[in-house]
Amino acid sequence: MTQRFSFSLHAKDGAARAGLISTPRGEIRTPAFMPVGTAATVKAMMPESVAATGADILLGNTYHLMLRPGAERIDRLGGLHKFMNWDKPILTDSGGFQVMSLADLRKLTEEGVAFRSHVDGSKHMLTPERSMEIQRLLGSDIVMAFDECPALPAEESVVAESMRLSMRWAQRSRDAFGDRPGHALFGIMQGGVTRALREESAVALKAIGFEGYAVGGLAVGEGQEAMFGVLDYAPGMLPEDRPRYLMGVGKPDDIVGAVKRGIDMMDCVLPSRSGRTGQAWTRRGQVNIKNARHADDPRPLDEQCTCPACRNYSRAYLHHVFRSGEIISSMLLTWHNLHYYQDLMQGLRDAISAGEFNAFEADFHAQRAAGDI
Ligand code: PRF
Ligand code: ZN
Repeated sequence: MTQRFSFSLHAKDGAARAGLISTPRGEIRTPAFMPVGTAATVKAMMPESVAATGADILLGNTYHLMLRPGAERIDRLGGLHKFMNWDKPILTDSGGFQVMSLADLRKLTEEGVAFRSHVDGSKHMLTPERSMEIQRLLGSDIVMAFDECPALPAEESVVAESMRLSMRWAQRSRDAFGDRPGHALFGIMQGGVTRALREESAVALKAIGFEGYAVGGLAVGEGQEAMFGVLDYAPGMLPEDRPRYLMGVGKPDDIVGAVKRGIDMMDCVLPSRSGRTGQAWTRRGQVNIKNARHADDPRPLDEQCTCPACRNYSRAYLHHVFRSGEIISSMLLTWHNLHYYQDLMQGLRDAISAGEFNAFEADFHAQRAAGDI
């Protein structure tokens, strides 16, 4: 492995940043949006199509892959990149967050979390050490530290104890990760919506030292205003020269607001999941393709979009295939949504590089305010 993991900042506009992450598997232009490929697939998309939307990196999940098909099996088959036919970078989440939201009969201790699989009821244990091992077996390029994320609202004392446990797990993650040139380990800040806890978490993570830093524990029920309240100060508590990743966010306006506040990377199931339920995200806002008003509409979903769904199909067709339960409906709407998200990221990167973030943001909101046509 000749090339190491690195991050360079190219432009700043207010708190917003544009930069480049370099890895042996390729470069990631930031601000970056990572499509979610939970079960070794971005649902309804071929990997080459995901790349065609402009994605530089995918997110995979420790929790799902350890249960099915198993990390050791993926390792024997040559790693996750080969297994799923995606040769660009992959970031994997560490599993704790998914255990808490998906698994049965969870038991949290200092050691880690014991749980039963939501797939077949089998018993498992995840610890910082096992999470690092699984993410190594998968061949993940960006490994996330093992953490715990309480749902909000929660008692401040509960959030504080949980954050301190996550910081002890962050140290154990760092120790277990070892020396792996070309691969990065990101720490995860917790602390809910309490500034002093966020500061304590940032200080702890910086003392350990990571290749990148995530802001965890947001978009878990606190609402956009409270999330932006935390993002007004949290990114500034993290090292300027390392990528900052906001986990599990979000809607297009969440993304614009997060980038404005200094976030470099994001992931969310929203564009892919809503593509399968007939929801399209466009410059003019959300379009529900099931709506009867589209049945005779010969226009594309989004006149300005260059994706295959918008270049080659009418709203009437997309409405028809959705109503008929045809598989192509999920394929086309997911493609469009991911393409729209990547267009948004390119627009943000260009605006930051040109020093025109504020004008871009104003135009983004004005187009949405004009509404669907
Ligand atoms: N921690 C981890 N994964 C996450 C989160 C977190 O706090 C969130 C919170 N939005 C989403 N995914 N490890
Ligand atoms: Zn489109």
